[in-house]
Amino acid sequence: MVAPDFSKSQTSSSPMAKPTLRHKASACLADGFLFLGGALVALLLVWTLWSFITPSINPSDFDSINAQLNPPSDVSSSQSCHRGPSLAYDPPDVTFYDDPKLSYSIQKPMKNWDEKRRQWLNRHPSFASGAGERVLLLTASQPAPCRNPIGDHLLLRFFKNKVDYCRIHGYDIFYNNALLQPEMFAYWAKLPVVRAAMIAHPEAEWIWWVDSDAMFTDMEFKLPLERYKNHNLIVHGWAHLIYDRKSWTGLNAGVFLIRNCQWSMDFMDVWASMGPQTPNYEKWGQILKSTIPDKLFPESDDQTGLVYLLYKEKEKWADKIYLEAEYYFEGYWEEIVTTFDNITGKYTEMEKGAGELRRRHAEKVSEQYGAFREKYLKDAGNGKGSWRRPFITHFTGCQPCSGDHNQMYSGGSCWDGMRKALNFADNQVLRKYGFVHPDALDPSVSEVPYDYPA
Ligand SMILES: *[C@@H]1O[C@H](CO)[C@@H](O)[C@H](O)[C@H]1NC(C)=O
Ligand SMILES: [Mn+2]
Repeated sequence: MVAPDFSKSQTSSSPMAKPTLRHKASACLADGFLFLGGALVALLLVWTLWSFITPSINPSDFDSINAQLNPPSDVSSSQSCHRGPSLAYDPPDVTFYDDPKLSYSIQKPMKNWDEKRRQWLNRHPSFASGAGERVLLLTASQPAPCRNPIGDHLLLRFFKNKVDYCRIHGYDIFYNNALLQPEMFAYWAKLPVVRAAMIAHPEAEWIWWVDSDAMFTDMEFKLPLERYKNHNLIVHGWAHLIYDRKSWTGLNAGVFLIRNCQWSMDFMDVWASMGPQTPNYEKWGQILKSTIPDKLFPESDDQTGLVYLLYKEKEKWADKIYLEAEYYFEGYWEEIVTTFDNITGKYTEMEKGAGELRRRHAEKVSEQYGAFREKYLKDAGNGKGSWRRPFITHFTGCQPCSGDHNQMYSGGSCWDGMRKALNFADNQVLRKYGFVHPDALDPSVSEVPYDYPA
């Protein structure tokens, strides 16, 4: 299979933002400023009047200020200026969805996907603006109940963690628990889901696969998408381990970011062709085992398959695959969970000297406080040995659902590690709701005292 050159179409301006839309948006912005200007004058007026009448404003007075700021006549004018995606608009124009031959199945090749996506966006202009940065988070677990008695509870908490992260950053999330291609079980099951999600979400530029046993442990950190503008697949990985050592742990396939484009469709066809749904599954097991010497088991698996494609077909794929090693794109839990206490200490210390980080705020504006924090994290480093919160902690080998954890570690260390990481992450969220888990392992909470300014 030939990898088409998408370096032009898929790098700088694939999101197809239309200049007309931008003009519309700035017109809205101008209206907003006019409105705000007027509102400010009104507010000042009310404020001045009030300060004459009463020495101070009590909370119920905000109602009357609100009425001044939002007179009924402004409601219609703000509605006429459209903002945000139109969720109820799907014109009758024919799109790829109307093609009876188009299949969501990973076993049917997709052609001209970039053009199809572009057309859909053209017909849904409210999604075109911001399309280049739009991310859909994808995760999944098995259709049946977990064998581990606490497995489903753990999966629920892992999922809650992802929902929290997505809500804070305005990402959509899809949780799948059906095997879309029944023969593609276990780690192979994600590929058919990613393929289907690409078609279901032409408005999203990126599909972000995050394993069910991985969780966000820095709720503020954002993917540096600008860094990936020339790439289509981003994985946590190390070139020397792949190309010099041919190691199956040269990357981790449990978390990846893949661009919603034809290159990715083609790449996934090749990747999936090593899977259990093909007659070549056994043969691929042998090829992978003989090429990648440290592979542990004889069956073909997605991670070794990805290492193999990078190693053997480097010239075909590698220039579009970004091996991210600068931060915990995902990180090994055993190396991470022991660092939480020190990191919590460092962050507490940091906040003592930074009132802006202690200020209460609405959860919706959390990203601003993440940006504030960056200047205090300049010396923190990233990844191993850093005191920055690790971005994603991956409980590889712990198998929360089946309970068949790797014999290298005790079930207790997995379970304690997960509880610790879940509280560590939840504290970053709960705080916006006024509460905190004071103890790293205990689910109980206490109220966060008011501590600003100081
Ligand atoms: C935590 O910090 C202390 C004091 O700086 C240090 O001695 C210890 O090694 C750190 N622990 C970890 C796990 O990094
Ligand atoms: Mn995993």
